[in-house]
Amino acid sequence: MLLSAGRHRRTRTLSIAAAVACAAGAGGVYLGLTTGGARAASATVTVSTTAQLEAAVKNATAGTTIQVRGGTYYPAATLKSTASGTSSARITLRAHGGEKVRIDGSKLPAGSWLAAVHGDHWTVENLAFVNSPAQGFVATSSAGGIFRNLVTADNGDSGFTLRGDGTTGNLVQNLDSHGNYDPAGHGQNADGIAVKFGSGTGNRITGARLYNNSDDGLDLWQFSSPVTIEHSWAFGNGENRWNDAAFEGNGNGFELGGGGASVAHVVNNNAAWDNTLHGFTENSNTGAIALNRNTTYANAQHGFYFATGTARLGRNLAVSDKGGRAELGSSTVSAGNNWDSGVATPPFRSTDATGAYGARTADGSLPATTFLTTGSTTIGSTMD
Ligand SMILES: [Ca+2]
Ligand SMILES: [Ca+2]
Repeated sequence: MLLSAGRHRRTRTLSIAAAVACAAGAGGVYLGLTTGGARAASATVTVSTTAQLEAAVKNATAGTTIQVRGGTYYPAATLKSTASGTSSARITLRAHGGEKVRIDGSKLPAGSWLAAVHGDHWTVENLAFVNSPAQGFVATSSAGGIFRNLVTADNGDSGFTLRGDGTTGNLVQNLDSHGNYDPAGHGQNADGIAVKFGSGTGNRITGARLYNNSDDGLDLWQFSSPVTIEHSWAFGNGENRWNDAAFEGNGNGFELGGGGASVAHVVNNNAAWDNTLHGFTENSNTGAIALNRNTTYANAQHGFYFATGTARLGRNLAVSDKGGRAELGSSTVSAGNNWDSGVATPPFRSTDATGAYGARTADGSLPATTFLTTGSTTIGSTMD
């Protein structure tokens, strides 16, 4: 491992003593010599106990890669870091190889978040964050994050959250967020993914499944910069699945604003079905939200509810939503949607949602399904 091209060049600057150490197989000595100077250190830490995981997150610095061995981990306190990586020396937290890792918050004190990053250039991937007494995973004022192939499930508040000013250039790819429910609020707060209370451009959510959460699938409440949402599904949100006699969950599939923000989010090629309110709604956001080629099916209220703002809706498909296909205000722009004059509604190949719950592909992409597909090249979600 010491003789890769890059490393070999560096050895030319080492002393004879160091070269002898290398030749003797003292790899640790070699690494110490080459990383002890001004150059940024890089280190891979492999952890297999909760204590090791807690220490590794706490001590992470730019260039650290934490590999978590398969198993279930029960942190006693929030896994928290304020460290930042850089674009060339990221901080990475991920499962080791293809191993299954569950980080379980059921032993945390009441009200604790399970994982909290307050820094830039983190990569977090192939991990499940479950059973937190409050939020599952939270990134606060983070820039350049890559959050990939994560599961956030059965937490006591929102599953996955981006928040704070300076939330810039983050990618959330292939998130499964489900079963999140806040008992303290009787379900009124726990969303699948929340991008709330903040600002910052360049944030993109793609490939998400957001389902069976007590409040909304996705919520952009008081986030004042445009967020891009694509190839994501929100379903079964807002239903009282917890026997909560005072249940207050809302149940929009995609709640695209609220709290006074006026912002033109970009919402393309998504689907929302079986939610207890609307499939897609501005939720008082008056910005020019762009929605293209989204599909709604069998939501309890409208497929698309944009009654007060300036949203622009094109080539969307709404079918069997109980409140109607779309409720649009006079300042919206609507063209080529199946509620517009002269636009046909292509039939679905399947309305059996079973396939949508199926296992993801090896790279974490959404499962292939014919559910809500039509084959149309002009209207509705492609469901992939
Ligand atoms: Ca709510
Ligand atoms: Ca919400």
